[in-house]
Amino acid sequence: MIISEIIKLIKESDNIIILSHTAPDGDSLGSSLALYNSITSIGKEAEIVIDDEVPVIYRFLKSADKISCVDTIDKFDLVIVLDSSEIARIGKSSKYLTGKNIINIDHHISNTNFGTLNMVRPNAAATAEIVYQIIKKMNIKIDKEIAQCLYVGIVTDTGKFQYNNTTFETHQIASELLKYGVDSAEIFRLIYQNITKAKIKLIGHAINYMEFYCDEKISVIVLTKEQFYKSGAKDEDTEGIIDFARDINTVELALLFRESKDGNIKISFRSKDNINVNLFAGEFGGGGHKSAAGATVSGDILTVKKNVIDKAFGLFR
Ligand SMILES: [Mn+2]
Repeated sequence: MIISEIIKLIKESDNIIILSHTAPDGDSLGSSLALYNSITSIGKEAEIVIDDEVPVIYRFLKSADKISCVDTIDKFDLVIVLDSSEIARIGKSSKYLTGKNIINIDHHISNTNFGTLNMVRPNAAATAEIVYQIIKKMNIKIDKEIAQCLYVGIVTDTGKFQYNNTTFETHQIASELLKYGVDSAEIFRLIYQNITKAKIKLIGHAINYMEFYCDEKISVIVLTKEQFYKSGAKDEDTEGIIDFARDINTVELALLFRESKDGNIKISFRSKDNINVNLFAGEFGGGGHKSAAGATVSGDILTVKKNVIDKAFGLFR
């Protein structure tokens, strides 16, 4: 079984580097930190490297302050990549992948199985669910801090247990995490009632200027560099904004286009039940899940937007 092979490899390794995707979110951080806190508790040397800033709302998680940027760390014998569908998703951290064993743990249906060992479970609501199974099988003592990391991964990737990736098992794991001492109300307050004024201003702009196409079945938000500058918002503040566009009663496909710091255009795709945005994002070199996906493309934001919307019309024919 792949899980036994993964555990064997972790046990045989002494210096482990944990990597996950840029634009870190609750699941990439929660699963990375849960794994880090677990393996260091049994005496392993480990590092977490992320090629991006950790959003402020997740900095309460244990060991979040130990996450390092990409630099010259080279003393490691095993690489574990979490919550990342392909190597390009981890940005500059990809330089750590050469010549070492790679464990790839993920739940994106678009995962390219780039690891030496691949545990890819598209039915898992979050990578944190898979990490939970691994550390449980390793008989590692799950304390409140580790449980909090896993709970955050599950809560954020299920949209507070509302999306159809939420299963019997999701609730079962969540309930076990509460037994380990997680205070769910506290977690919800720290993540969802902790928004900056700058983010609210960015949301205001996004809602005011939202566009609609195809009998209001398609909703579109565009966020330019100028709007980030005007509102004082950061890249991480775009998290969740597309939900407002998706949640409109007529909408079946929501699109968000934003200019990122590196000059590329990031596209987010969200759908309800009928449209498979993993496939649609694939047309632009991206992917993800059936009802939530992303892609990064180069070009002028308005040209990119027009091209994607033109193709999106085809989904409704
Ligand atoms: Mn995830």
